[in-house]
Amino acid sequence: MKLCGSSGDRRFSRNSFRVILVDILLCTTIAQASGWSCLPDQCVYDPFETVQALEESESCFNSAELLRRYHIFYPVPYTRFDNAFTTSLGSSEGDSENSRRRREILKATRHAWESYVTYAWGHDELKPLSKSYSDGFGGLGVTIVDSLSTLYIMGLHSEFSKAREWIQDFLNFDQIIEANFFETTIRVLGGLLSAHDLSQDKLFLHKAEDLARRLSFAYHSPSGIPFPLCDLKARECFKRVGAIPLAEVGTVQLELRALSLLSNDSFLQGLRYSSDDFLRIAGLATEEYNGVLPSRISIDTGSFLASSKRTAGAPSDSYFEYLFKLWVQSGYQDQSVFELFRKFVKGILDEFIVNTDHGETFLWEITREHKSGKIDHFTCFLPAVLVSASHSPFAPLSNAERSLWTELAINLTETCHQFYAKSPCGLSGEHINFGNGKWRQHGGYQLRPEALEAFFFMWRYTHEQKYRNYAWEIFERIQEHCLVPDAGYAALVDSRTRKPKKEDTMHSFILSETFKYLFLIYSDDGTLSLDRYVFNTEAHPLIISPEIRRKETWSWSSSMFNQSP
Ligand code: DMJ
Repeated sequence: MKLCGSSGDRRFSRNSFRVILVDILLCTTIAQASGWSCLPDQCVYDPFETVQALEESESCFNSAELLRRYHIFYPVPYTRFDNAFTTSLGSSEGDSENSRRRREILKATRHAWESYVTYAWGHDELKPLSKSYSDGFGGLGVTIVDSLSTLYIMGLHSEFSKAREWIQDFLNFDQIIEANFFETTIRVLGGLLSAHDLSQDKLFLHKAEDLARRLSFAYHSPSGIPFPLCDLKARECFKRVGAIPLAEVGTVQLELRALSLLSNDSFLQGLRYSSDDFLRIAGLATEEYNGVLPSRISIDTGSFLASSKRTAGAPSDSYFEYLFKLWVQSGYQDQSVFELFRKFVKGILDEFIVNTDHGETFLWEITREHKSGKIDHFTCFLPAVLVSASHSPFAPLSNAERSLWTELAINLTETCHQFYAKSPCGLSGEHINFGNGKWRQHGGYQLRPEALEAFFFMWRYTHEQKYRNYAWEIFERIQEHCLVPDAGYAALVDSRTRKPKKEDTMHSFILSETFKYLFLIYSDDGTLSLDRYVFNTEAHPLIISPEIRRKETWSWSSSMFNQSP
C-alpha cells in the first residue's frame, strides 16, 4: 500500500494499531516535507471497499485519507470519534487567524444546536424569540437531520451521537401526514445520505430507504411529474394546485441517484429513473426557452407553463444547480446534463444579464417579453457552480467559455457581496429591486447561505483573501443582529434599518448550510475536497464515488428507458 505517493510498499496489518499511528505520522511528515500529494482519481474514497480489498489493493492516499480509512475500517463504534480524524477534516490549516475564526463559528453552531435541543427538540425548527418550536415540515425533526453533516464535519461528536440516537429511536415517518416532496428530499433524504457517506453508519441509509419508498408515491401522477405533497403515513402523494415549481421537480435527482448506488433494493435502485424522466422533458423544452426554462410545470400534462417567469432565482434556482452537480456526481460522465447546464449559462449570458454603471451585475426575471428587476438573494447560488465548472479540467468547455464563465462568477459574487455591504445592517434582504440604474433592498435577512456558498467556492478556486473577508463580515453581522443570547439565531424582519427587528424563526439551513460554509471557508482545501464530494442544494456532502464509474454510463438519455421504477 503506497502512502502519500512514496515509492515503497508499506503493508499494514488490520490489528496493528501502532503501525497505523506510525504510518500516519510518517505520512504526514513526508507529505509536509515533500509537498507530495495524490492524484484525485487515485485517492477517491470508495465506500464499497472492504478491509480486505483495501489491504490487497495498490492504492495511493494522503494522510487525511489514511486517517479516514483508519476511522472507517477499524471497527470502533461510530460515536467514538478520533481526534486525529476530526483534525483531518476540520482544523488542518495552521494559521491562527483561521483557527480563531473556525472556533468562533463552532461556538455559534453549538449555540444554535443547543438552543434547538433545549426548546424544540424533536420538532422541525426552533422559534428563538418565543423559545418554542414550529412543525412546518410535517413534524419530522427536520433540524436534527439537517444538522447531521455539519455536526460531523465540525467534530461535534456528542451532538452527533445525540442526533443519531434520536433518529434511531424516534424518526418515524408513520407520523407524517403532510410533507413537501422537495424539501423533505433535500433536507431529510439528503441529510441522511450524507450522514451515511460521512460516517458509514448503515442506520442512516436504512432510514433513507424507508423515506424514499414513501416519497416515491409522488411519481404516481398522471404525467409522471411529481406531486408536491406527500402523506408519508398513508403512502399517498397529492397536489393542491395544478402546477409545480421547477426547483421542486428538478432538485431531487442527486439524492435519488446517490440512493440508487447505495441501496441493494432494486426498487430504490430504479427510483432515480422516475426523477430522471423530468430531465428528458426539460431537455426537449430547452431550445425553445434558450436554456432558461419557465418556472412552473403542469402536473397533469407535464408541460411548462409558458406564462410563468423564467429566472435563475426562486422558484427555479436549484434545478439549474443540479444540472451541473449531476454531471460531477456522475464522475464527469453524464454529458447530457452538462449540455443542459451549458445551454442554461448561454441563455443567461444572452438574455438575462444587466451590468450597471456602478460595476454591478444583475440577472433579470423574464416573463414572456417582460423584464423585471426583482433579483432574489437565491441567485447568489450561481457563482459556486459557474466557478466550479469553469475550473474543472473535465468540463468540455472552450477557453473562451471558461473565461466568460469565470468572469460572470466573479461579477455575480461581487454583486452578492454588495447586497450585504450596502444594506444598512450589513445583512441582505430576501431580494432587491432594480430599476433606472438604482436598486434597493427588500425583506429581511433569513439566515440564508447562498452568498457564503459563493464566497466558499470562489475562495477554493481562487484563494483570494477578499472572499474570506467578505464571509467574516457577514458572520460578524449575524452575531450582531441575529444572535439571541439564550435561544439560537433569529431571522430579520427588514434589513433596511441599522437596528433590524428579529423574527421568530431559526431556519434549519443555518445549521446545514450557513455555518457549514462559514466553517469551510476557513478550513484548508483538503477538508471536504471538492474532488471527492458534491454538495446537495442543502450543503449535504455526498461522495463522488468511483463506484458510479463502474456501475453504468449515467446518461439519462441512453439508460432511462431501459429500466422501470
Ligand atoms: C435551502 O433550503 C436550499 O439551499 C434551497 O435550495 C434553497 N433555499 C434554502 C436556503 O436559502
